[in-house]
Amino acid sequence: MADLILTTFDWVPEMPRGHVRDIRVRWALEEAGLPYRVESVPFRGRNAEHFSHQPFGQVPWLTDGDISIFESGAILLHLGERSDMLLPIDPRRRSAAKEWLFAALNSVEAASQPWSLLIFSGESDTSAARKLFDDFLKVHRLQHMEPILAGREWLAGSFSVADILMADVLRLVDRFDGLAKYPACRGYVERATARPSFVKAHADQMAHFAAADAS
Ligand SMILES: N[C@@H](CCC(=O)N[C@@H](CS)C(=O)NCC(=O)O)C(=O)O
Repeated sequence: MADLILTTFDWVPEMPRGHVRDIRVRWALEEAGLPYRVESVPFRGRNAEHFSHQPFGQVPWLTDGDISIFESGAILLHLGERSDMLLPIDPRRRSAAKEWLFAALNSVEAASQPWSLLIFSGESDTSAARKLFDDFLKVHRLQHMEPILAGREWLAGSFSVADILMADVLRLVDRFDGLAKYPACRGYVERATARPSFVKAHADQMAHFAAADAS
């Protein structure tokens, strides 16, 4: 079996540490027990080789033999083909895992990302933009996730790539206290991030960037 190589930045500022999206891939690889190694590209000074793997100059990407794949969702689906710990074999559950994976990215993160960028940029919480994105995230997304997550442990019956993405998306919302009124969403993030695979992935990411500070 080909070596799996996860590429991330060599360094990032303090703020995003613990949330750089390579954590999604680390988490999946740890969950599945697949051997891998991590390589780095410069955060400052992204070159043509970097853009040939990730057309927006971002991270992460994964190489699996002669396949190079970017987008955290696509990477997790790729890894799901290798392990039923990540994508269930049962057709209904597999289909549920895929739909929830896209829901995490395309419905929930589509709302949480502009919301968190506004908060991060210091936008006043009474501005029209804040109101718009608060409603988009909370009224149109979290309010609907809340009864779903109150009624089930994991999105597709058993833990899957869908939970890695949904929990990671909601984890960032929680960092800015956006889950205060959504206890089931918060409980879901807590149970997902209590998994040893997440704990290791998080510690490894923090250590990776701390090592860059030291060098
Ligand atoms: N949709 C992409 C987003 C990747 C992304 O936003 N990566 C961030 C790190 S978490 C990045 O590379 N940021 C630097 C930049 O955008 O210049 C994915 O899920 O893989």
